[in-house]
Amino acid sequence: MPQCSHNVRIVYEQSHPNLTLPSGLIPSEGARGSDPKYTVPAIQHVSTNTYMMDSVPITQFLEATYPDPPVPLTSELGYEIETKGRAVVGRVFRISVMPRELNILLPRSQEFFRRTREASLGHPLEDLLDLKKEEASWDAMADDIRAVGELMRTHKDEGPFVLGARPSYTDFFIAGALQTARVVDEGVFQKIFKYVGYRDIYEACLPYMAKKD
Ligand SMILES: N[C@@H](CCC(=O)N[C@@H](CS)C(=O)NCC(=O)O)C(=O)O
Repeated sequence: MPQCSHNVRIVYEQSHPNLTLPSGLIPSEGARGSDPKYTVPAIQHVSTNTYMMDSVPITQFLEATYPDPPVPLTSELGYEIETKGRAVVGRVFRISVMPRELNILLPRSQEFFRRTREASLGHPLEDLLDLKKEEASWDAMADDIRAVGELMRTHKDEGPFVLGARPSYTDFFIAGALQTARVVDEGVFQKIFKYVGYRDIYEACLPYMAKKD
């Protein structure tokens, strides 16, 4: 990863009808009848001017292009953590991260974000910011969050990462999710960072997150 950091650009903006998107980025087909979809993450590989969307092809491309050091992309334990993490942490992040995300978006993106998210929620984003209800949701999920954190510690005797001494896709999946929360709201980040497993992996991944431009 560090070796490729000057040659890979992360494309940030989310899909929006009025935005100029990089001409090389091919949208995935939307559901029948809907618009083609642009999603994040998306990258530009500068030296070959290749644009790419979707985590799986992106990671396969990066791994094939920069094989040293090798990063395992799949593992049984990793898959279990990703699936359970999506269900458990994904749920509290939808409550706590999503409504605060508006604060970090450019005005032109705010309109798109509000429209699409409120259509899927069926109510205003601000309805999620009932702090008592939010706290109760985190409390109700605490045991499940902790259990996934324990899974992350399966190989703790060999090292801080999911598979032990070296990072795999799953570690970057976890650290990336936590970093997203941190960029949106430090308080929400702290709510998840206090759990063992999550905290260990986030801290172990910090050297890979040093470049922030
Ligand atoms: N399978 C894709 C999922 C990407 C995805 O759904 N990204 C969401 C944000 S997490 C997105 O960009 N949605 C488009 C939108 O907001 O219109 C991946 O793993 O990269």
